[in-house]
Amino acid sequence: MKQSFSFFRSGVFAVIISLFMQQAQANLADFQGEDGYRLWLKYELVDNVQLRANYTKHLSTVYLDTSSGTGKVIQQELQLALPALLGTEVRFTAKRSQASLVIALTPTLKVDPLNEGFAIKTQQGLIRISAENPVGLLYGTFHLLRLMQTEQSLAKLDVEQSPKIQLRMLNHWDDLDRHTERGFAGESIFDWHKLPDYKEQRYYDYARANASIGINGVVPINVNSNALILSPAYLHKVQALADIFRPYGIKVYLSIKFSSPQQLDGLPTSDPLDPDVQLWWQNKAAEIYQLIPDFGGFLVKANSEGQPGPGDYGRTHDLGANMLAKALKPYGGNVLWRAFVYAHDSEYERSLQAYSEFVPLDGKFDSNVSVQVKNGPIDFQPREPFSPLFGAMPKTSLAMEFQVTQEYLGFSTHLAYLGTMYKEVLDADTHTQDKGSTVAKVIDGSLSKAPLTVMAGVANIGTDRNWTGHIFGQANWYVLGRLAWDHNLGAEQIAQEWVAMTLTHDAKASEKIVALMMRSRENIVNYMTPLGLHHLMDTGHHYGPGPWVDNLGRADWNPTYYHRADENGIGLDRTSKGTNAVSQYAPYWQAIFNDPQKTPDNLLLWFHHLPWDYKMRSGKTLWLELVEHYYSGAAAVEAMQNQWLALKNKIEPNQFNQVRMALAIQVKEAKWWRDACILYFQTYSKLPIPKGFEQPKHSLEYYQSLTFPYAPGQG
Ligand code: BDP
Repeated sequence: MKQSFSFFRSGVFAVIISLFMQQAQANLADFQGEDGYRLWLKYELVDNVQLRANYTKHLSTVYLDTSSGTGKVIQQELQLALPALLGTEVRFTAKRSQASLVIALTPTLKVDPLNEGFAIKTQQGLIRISAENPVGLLYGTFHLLRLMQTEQSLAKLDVEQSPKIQLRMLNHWDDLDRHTERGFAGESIFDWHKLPDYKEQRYYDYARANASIGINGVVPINVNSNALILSPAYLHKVQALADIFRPYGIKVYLSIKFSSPQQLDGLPTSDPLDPDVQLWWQNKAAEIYQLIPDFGGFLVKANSEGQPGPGDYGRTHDLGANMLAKALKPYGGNVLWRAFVYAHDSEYERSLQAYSEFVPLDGKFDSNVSVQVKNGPIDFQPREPFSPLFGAMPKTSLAMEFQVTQEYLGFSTHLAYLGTMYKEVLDADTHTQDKGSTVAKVIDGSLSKAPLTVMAGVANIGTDRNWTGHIFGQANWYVLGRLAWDHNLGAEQIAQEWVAMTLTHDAKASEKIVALMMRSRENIVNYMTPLGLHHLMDTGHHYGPGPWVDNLGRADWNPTYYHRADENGIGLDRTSKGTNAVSQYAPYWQAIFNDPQKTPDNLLLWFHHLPWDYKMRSGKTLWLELVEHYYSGAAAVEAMQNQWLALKNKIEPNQFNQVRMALAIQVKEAKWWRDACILYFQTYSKLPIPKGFEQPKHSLEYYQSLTFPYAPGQG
């Protein structure tokens, strides 16, 4: 007692307490300011005083027709945004003649055939947003708000816009128990247990964010679906979501289980040619549309990774898709039929499989079916060539499926701006028609006149306070929507918008952040899968490197299948002398991909197996270049970390520190990838890591011994 009394009175105690307080204060300060919840809709006071005064002049009195649900959400958005941006209240007036901002339907506008477009014009100081449909007015309003958030003049607006793609979708891989397959940002935002009665604020904010970037369709449930979603109880829950999303122009679609007739109602089969099965789907469609008159349709993963499908009855994909399409057709619904399939037998090398199953079916799909194709021929790897399906099915609507969630790009702790990757794919020229037959033109229907055009992203959204786990993950949600709206926009321009709206208006800081974003995906390619390598991740959870894995159930699940490293060299020979995957591309590309001298370095080992001492364009050996790529990737992350730390006072503490902590993880994990991969490949190349490169901290056995039973997002 006596002892502790003296201790409490001692200076030591005071010092400890004061250190503790400082520490506690420092930590609390780290979490002040924006936490990321508001995404790019922060609506902060416009700090340029003159600009603010101009905006205020234009926007002080608003005329808006609030008779529709969408009109009401526009009003709510303006009530939230304008006072915050302008620092002053705005007045809504019922008299058009008194308004300085007029937001009104113009039935004869004809800016686009989809009726989602808008026009914004400034005339004699008056700003007029017009559209043929309320949702166009909503998009126009968000456009105007974006102009203000990015500090642009409103003095001479003359904007006309309409989306290039009809269905601009988010696909959530969320299960009914809220687990999110390949989700790294907490649980699913959809709380099925509490629906339909409990309607969280998050659903509304999610809808606002989507509408602000033009997303007009969401699939709230995993492609590895659950038949229960079509049961009456769950359809009522879906109805509640659809009712919330409707005023924001967002339709709900559902991933369905092809075996639902058997699972839900005990039918003896789910054969698409069985009349009872067809009737079951027709009745189900009627039941759904009774509850949700604007229901979007079905997303289907069939005969892939164990999912049921028409193949179970010896039927082809078109027969399954068309059966569903016919059930939805009377109500205007669509079928999104995924091309991500594994063939029953492994006769085909993995990258050949989707093409070999689908191309023979070109022209056989109903007009309300789109075949949804992943961007590359394998599976969302850090870099893949574009899928050869694009351009090869001119009589079929083909949808683009990008992955926004970073399953293969470092989960939610690696900073990877995917705008550059999406653009790389969209701008790729398939050369299947005249020059300029880009992937973008395939999916927007301009090459083939496809009746249905779709771009979908596998969502990276969860219950994390900042929605996406990583603050920069928000940029990937943002860019997906913006490119689906207009794929001609540049990745850099979109990054600039996002930075201004989300992080800072400081011109120098913004320039640095955008530059860092633009390089970020390539950094990851370099420290994970450089020079066309792919599928090197560890099994199941896909967290971290596992190039050595060679013992899985199917040969094409193993990383060794893809890199083929041996004493003679590395890479998968997909030329006409190898698996002949090149034959699925247009002759222009065949000539390039068949020849290692012509194949771009960044796809070299995708198409070729080359000796370790192969002489690269740079004059260096393949081994040395491989090592350099791995090291440059990891070094670039350290540089990115330093660049970020230098921005400390330019970014709100909470956002700044979230990114700071994630970057510290990324630095460690980039080195982990680098060292594990190089040590493993070295067992074949038998070549040293040249002097001057930091030597790996651990042995290969150490990296091979690491296990992660609780890594998030497992399938
Ligand atoms: C793979 C994922 C798996 C998905 C599958 C798909 O690992 O979880 O179910 O894609 O797209 O990349 O269906």
